[in-house]
Amino acid sequence: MFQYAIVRPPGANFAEGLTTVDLGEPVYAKALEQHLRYCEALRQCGLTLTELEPDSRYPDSTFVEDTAILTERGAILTRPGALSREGEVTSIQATLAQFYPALYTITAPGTLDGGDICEADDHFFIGVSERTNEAGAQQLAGFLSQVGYTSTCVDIRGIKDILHLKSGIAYPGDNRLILIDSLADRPEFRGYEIVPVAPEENYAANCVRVNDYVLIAAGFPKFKTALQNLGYRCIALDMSEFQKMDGGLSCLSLRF
Ligand code: CIR
Repeated sequence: MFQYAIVRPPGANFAEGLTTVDLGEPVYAKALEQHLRYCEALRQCGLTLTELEPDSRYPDSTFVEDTAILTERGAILTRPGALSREGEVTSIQATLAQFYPALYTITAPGTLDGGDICEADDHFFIGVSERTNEAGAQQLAGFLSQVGYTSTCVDIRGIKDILHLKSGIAYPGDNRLILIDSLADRPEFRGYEIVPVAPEENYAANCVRVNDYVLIAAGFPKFKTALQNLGYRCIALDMSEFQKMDGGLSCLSLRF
């Protein structure tokens, strides 16, 4: 069960952030509205929110998930793989310290983005990507094992259309993994019941189980039906403006 979430609304220069997709420029007013709905949904799931001020020094700083890995047994600050995002960690550190008195950190030459980390109960999948390097993945694996978790590295550098591991995978609980086709056959995921995502709905794979609900991106009917048929209660959220900046639904919050 999660109790808290940390979020940061996008700043006015949100459109100046990094993106690899060609979906047009995000409309700021719309992004704010979508963020508001996202926060409402987290509250509906029973979470108490800490809402940080927008930080225009870092246009991507609304994607707070990338700055830390929060677990029941401790927290670790990341070292984002994109240089323009490095300062986001310092910007959120004091807030995290209120909840986690001992904060570990990924150090150079390691880099790691929270979007590459998928927690599945007591096991963690660590994506090695354009953002998370092997040194960063090893540091996190070491930290996790010290606190009694297991982990597996998943190299996604050969997979073209996903920025982070969690762009293509989610753990909704119940020993199930939601996976896009290009990850579905990977040996790392054997032993889980796979919930496939239709290729034209790949963006929906980045969803998040929060207590009694699964938050999903709106506009992906096959995926929504599949989850509902498995008995999940879904809240669909319009994510269009964040998708334009390569952002998934999970990356807008840190949940713990
Ligand atoms: C970036 O490229 O870093 C941001 N524009 C998007 C980050 C999305 N984060 C995530 O999916 N965890």
